[in-house]
Amino acid sequence: SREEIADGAVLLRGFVKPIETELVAAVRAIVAQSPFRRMTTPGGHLMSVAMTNCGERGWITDHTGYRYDPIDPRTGAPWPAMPPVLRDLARHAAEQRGFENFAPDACLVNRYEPGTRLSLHQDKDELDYSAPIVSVSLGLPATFLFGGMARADKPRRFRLVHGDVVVWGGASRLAYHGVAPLADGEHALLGRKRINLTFRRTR
Ligand code: MD3
Ligand code: FE
Repeated sequence: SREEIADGAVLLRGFVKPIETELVAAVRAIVAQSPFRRMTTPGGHLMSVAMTNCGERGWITDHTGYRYDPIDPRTGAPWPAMPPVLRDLARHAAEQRGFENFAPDACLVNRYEPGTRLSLHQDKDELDYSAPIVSVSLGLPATFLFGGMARADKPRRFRLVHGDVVVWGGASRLAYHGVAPLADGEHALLGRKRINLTFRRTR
C-alpha cells in the first residue's frame, strides 16, 4: 500500500518484505566489514543508536562535527560497497514517488536496541536537498516522530514496522524527525533490535 504521510513523503507498507532475507544478509555482510559503533556528537554526547555505513561515503560524527567521509575511521578503510540489492531497492522505492534514477552514494545503517532513541534533528549534511532520502525499517517496530520545519513544532507519531519503506522528498526532506525509545520485543529475523537503512545522495 502507498500512503502520503506528509507533503512529499510516501509510506510504502511492506515494500521490502519480499526481499527481507536478502536485506538481512546484506546488512550482516556490511557489519562484518565495518562494525556497528556508537559515535560521539560534536557536543560530546555518546549516541544511543549504533551506526555503520555502506556506499562511496558514510555519515560520521565526532567531536569536530558531522560529515560524510569515504573512509571508515574505525577500520581506516573505505566503507563496504553498497550491495546491488540495496542500491536497486532504493531506486525502485524512489520511483514510486516520481524520482527517476535515484543513485544514492551513501547508506547509513542504524541499529536500535530496546530503550535507544534518536532525538529530533534535520538531515542537512547532504549537498543537494532536491534528491529524496529513502528509509527502510527492519526488525522491531518503532514510533517515528515527524515534526515540522521548526524544532518546536509538535511531532506527529507514526508506527514503522519491519518491511516498511518511506520516500522523503519535497517539503518533507528538511523536516525535523526522530525515533522514540524502542520498546522491547523479539523479532523473528533480527531478535531484540531494529535496523534502519537510509539511502542518501550526498553530492
Ligand atoms: C525525514 N533515521 O538516519 S528513518 C537518520 O529510523 C534518521 O533510524 C531514523 O533519521 C531511523 O537520519 C528515521 C526516516 C527518515 C530518515 C531521514 C529523513 C525520515 C526523514 C530525512 C528527512 C526527513
Ligand atoms: Fe534523520
